[in-house]
Amino acid sequence: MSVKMLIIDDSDKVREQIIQTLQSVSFCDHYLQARDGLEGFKILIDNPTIDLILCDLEMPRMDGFKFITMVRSRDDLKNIPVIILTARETRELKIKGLEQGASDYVTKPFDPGELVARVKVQLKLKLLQDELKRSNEMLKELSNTDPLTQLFNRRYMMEVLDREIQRTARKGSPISILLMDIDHFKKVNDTYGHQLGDIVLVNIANVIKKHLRTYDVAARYGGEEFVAILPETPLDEAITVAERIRAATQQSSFSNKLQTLKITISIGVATFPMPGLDSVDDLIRIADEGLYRAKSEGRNRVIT
Ligand code: GH3
Ligand code: MG
Ligand code: MG
Ligand code: MG
Ligand code: MG
Repeated sequence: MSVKMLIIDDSDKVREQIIQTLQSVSFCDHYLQARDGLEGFKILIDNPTIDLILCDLEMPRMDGFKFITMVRSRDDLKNIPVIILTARETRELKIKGLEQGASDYVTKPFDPGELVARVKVQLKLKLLQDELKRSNEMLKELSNTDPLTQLFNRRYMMEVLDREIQRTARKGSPISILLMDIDHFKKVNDTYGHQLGDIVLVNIANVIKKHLRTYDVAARYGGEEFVAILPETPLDEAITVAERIRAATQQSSFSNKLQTLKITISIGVATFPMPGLDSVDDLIRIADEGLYRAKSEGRNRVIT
């Protein structure tokens, strides 16, 4: 993994000494340099993946205090450690720097061993923090995903639907959902076994995904029930998508090494806004009513 550092000081000599010292222990691959806070901040905006900043306090145009305040005020930058370089042993300046959000300080002229040690500690913390952030993102993705089909799960789908309905209410553009249920799926399990049943679920999930646009959301709603959220989509377009999914399911065959079987799917469609419909629950209820009628009228069909 490559480590990137930004060194901000108005003295060319100080920057050079710092880089020379750090290069001698070589735990950084990439040094960026700036002569004042403003230049440093511009470099930082262009390189938000910088791992550590060493920053002088007294500089022309923008001093170290102002620089730190600006870094800490931005969500994308505020976790980057900043070590301040103070020219004098002034207690007040160190305290002020730390209060503004500095992670540590080094006094100039610096002791090379101390500089290396302090940089090492801050880098270690930053790398740990990055790792934690990655783990959190992975965990979040896992908690939104259905493990069998890799579609989103019901919980996340409801979250998205809530958000999308609010957006739709604001913008006035329509949103549609498809509620899909595999026909006679119990029979598939009973006849061919649960394992082939699972394969069918994965295949149907892929059929659904294939027929959606990138900003549509497909989720496994329950055992053999799926939901597709289609933002910015009026009823007639939603019916077209549903019909394509229905036809593609009917046309595909599912097989393991021994058997091949035909599967069909029933789909209920609902659109928001619609008179008498003002919540996520209403929208799902309307789609569910469509699905119920699709089943009772013979399955393998789309009903709104
Ligand atoms: P209908 O056409 O009315 O929908 O009939 P159906 O048999 O599909 O409906 P029902 O709701 O009675 O049965 C759903 C079945 O789905 C029952 C359950 O065993 C099966 N099922 C639910 N989750 C899973 C799963 O994760 N894997 C497998 N293989 N089967 C599942
Ligand atoms: Mg200076
Ligand atoms: Mg069902
Ligand atoms: Mg079913
Ligand atoms: Mg049923």
